[in-house]
Amino acid sequence: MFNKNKKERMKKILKDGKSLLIAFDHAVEHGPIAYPNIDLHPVKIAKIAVDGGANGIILHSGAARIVKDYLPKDFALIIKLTARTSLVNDKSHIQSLVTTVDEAALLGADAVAFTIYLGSDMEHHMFEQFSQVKKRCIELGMPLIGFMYPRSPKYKNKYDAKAIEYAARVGAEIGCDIVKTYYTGNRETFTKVVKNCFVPLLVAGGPEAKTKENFLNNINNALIAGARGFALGRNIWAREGSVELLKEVKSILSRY
Ligand code: FBP
Repeated sequence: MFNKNKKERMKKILKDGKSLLIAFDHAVEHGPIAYPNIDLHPVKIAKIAVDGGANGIILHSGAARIVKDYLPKDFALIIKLTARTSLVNDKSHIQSLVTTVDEAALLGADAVAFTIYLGSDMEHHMFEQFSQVKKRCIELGMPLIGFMYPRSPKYKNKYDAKAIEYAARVGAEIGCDIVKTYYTGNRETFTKVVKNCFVPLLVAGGPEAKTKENFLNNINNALIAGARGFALGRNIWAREGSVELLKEVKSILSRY
């Protein structure tokens, strides 16, 4: 398991160069209280991912332990190494290590994910932890996915296109194999984000879009801009008809 080749792992995550992942770290980041009407059992979410045709899922280690035996062989398991809850002060933008790369490898991970809030007062701390994680990823041939999210007082909000463009570029520069970031909200600005990020770029789904059509429109535009795929959470598993919707996203992705 420890010698699994990095190339092989990358191919499992980026199938034919594209990726459709389900993100499910929300029960930590936002808490189950944020989704009172949704069954948040990890196996249930994993089933949506598999049935809807995703090629992988991002989970914390405890949830991964519960679902790993239900996942098909060619389905990628990505373990989130860092965490923060919404129980802390809103201004404390930091994620800390809650899992090691070694534990992720033991759980059969095909990649690990690490969040950095670029521009936060705690940026330096996350950078230091990132360098330790990256070292171990290199030793174990483990792909490293950076969730590059701006939290800069210099920009109006975390969806500012320039801040996202900067954050994604930093992810590529510091050695992430894949970068995931927010969609900027329009094709023109997102084209710049992709152009400036020289590693494959995946897009987060973000908070539930007003309508399914709005959501699918963003999916389409992100792909026209050059995104290599998605890591979707709330816009899939928090919506009615999750499996069907995921299939629609997959069908759009297959056209690019
Ligand atoms: P979503 O598709 O629900 O946005 O999930 C992607 C994700 O990166 C999650 O992994 C994470 O919990 C969430 O977004 C963080 O979003 P925010 O920064 O808006 O809290």
